[in-house]
Amino acid sequence: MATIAVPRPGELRRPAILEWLTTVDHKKLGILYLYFTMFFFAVGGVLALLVRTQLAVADNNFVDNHTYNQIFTMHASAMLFLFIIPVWAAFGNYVVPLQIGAADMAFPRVNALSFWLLPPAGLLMFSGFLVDGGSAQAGWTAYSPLARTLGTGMDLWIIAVVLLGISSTIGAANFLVTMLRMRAPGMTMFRMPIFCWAVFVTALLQLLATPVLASALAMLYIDRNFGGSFFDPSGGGNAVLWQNVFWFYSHPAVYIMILPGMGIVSEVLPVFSRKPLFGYKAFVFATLGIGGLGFSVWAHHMFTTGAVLKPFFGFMTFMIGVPTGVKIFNWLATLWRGSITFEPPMLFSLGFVSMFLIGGINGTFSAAVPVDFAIHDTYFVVAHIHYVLFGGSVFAVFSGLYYWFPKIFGRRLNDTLGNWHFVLMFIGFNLAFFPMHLLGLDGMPRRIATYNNTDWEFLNMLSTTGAFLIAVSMIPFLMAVVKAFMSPADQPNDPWQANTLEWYTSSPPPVHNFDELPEVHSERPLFDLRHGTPSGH
Ligand code: HAS
Ligand code: CU
Repeated sequence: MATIAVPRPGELRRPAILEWLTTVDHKKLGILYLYFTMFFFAVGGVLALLVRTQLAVADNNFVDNHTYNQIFTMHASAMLFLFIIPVWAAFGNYVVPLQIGAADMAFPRVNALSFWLLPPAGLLMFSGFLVDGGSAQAGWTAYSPLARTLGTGMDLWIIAVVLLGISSTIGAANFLVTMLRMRAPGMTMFRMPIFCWAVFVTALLQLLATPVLASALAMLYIDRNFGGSFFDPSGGGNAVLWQNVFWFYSHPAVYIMILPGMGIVSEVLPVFSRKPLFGYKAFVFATLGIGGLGFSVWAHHMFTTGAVLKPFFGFMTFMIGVPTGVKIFNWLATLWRGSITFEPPMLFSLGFVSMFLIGGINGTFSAAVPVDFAIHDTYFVVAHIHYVLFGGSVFAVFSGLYYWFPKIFGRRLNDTLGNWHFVLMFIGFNLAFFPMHLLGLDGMPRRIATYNNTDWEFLNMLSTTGAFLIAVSMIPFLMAVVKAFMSPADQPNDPWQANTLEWYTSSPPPVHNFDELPEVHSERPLFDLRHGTPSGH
């Protein structure tokens, strides 16, 4: 009788490519998310350089209006929908289960689905460039009635964004259940690392807000393809309705784009100043506060429509600066009298705190209704966007990358190259976006393909130079990545002397994450292990 050799679990070996295509391991999916999103960061970046080349000088005809509208729309759509929002799922996926001491996410297959919705979405959105009439051209905000009238590229964009919405909604449910149900013994909610809390609140926002976007997009699709008139006044609809439903999602979405970044910074600052995070609980409540208030400020994007209750939305928008201010003060208090060292993760986090502060405060300018009437739809808003999203989110992405790279790949990114990356990016960033404040105050409108005011030329040229410098800053970063992958994976479990559980296991961790778990008595279990005393509350 022939015996059938049953392979034991460890022996089932599939070809590597199949392994990546079919994986349900949160770490592999996290890495896939990372590759996908960094790819679109590069694509969005190239589009940005085209935009900046066109705007470098007055009366330029490097690209025509039609092309310009496509590239600025696709730049923002790629950066927001295909880079920033899903990049947090990359970090969330890789880090959250490790930080709470779990073996995986709660629903590994759903997790794989969340990821695999992204590539078709990216393809659909970008295939717009191939169809008649070109890609979407109504900005990332897809304002109607304009968006009702554009060509097929707009439909592709709508379907892509719906797919991305589904991905982020089911991903959010997965994160919530994982953190509610899969924490290690002793890991109470108030001992979860701050990054987990940030992902938690982000997931709540995604779960509550994204379906509204999906409905808005469905309405737009019906308007465009099935004779609907949701957004068409001549058919009994309302054009401002689009703005209401869009911003009801997209204002919370700006916090979806920043909260996990704030979480990363809150992990990095304590580790590199050798102190606990100042005011852990205040931080958690500030995050929840931002999440809650985030639902009551959407109409600050619509002051100039005249169709919203300006005092209410202005007031609420000011209020959201309060919990954010709490965070800024907590970060500063964390640094206060710490023994600070300036490795690349720390540099990028310090960059985040300083640049996000500028972006946040100039957001409060726009919250003042009369001021907003002057700066709405000018380059001032573009400056705000980039100080929060680049100076904030992107700096946090790189902080997180330098910080967790040794954990994810077992290799450390070179410090010297990282320092160069930071310095060039910091200078390039300020050169690119600071002048936009001045241009905006001088009345330069956003979303124009060219301008004929030569007074604006100098500042625009500065800005373009800065944008190219940012591109140059990617060279040392890529060199660091290549260098890391050419060296052996020799990183210890805890190269930074950090505090949270992901540093307890090997770098990279085994498939099942942990061979054993330490007891968790505080929000800094590894600190307790090193010093033998439970700290915190
Ligand atoms: Fe914003 C437009 C207001 C945060 C992203 N924002 C945008 C757009 C994007 C975006 C993408 O009220 C453009 C959308 C488009 O394409 O049309 N934003 C705010 C306010 C905050 C804020 C008040 N935004 C963000 C974050 C983003 C983001 C985070 C992404 C990551 N934003 C606006 C407004 C518009 C806007 C208007 C519409 C403009 C227009 O006309 O179109 C806050 O969350 C920022 C809070 C943070 C701080 C800094 C720390 C706080 C401290 C406490 C003390 C500070 C005080 C304020 C008391 C405030 C330190 C002092 C005030 C002074 C005036 C000195
Ligand atoms: Cu907003």
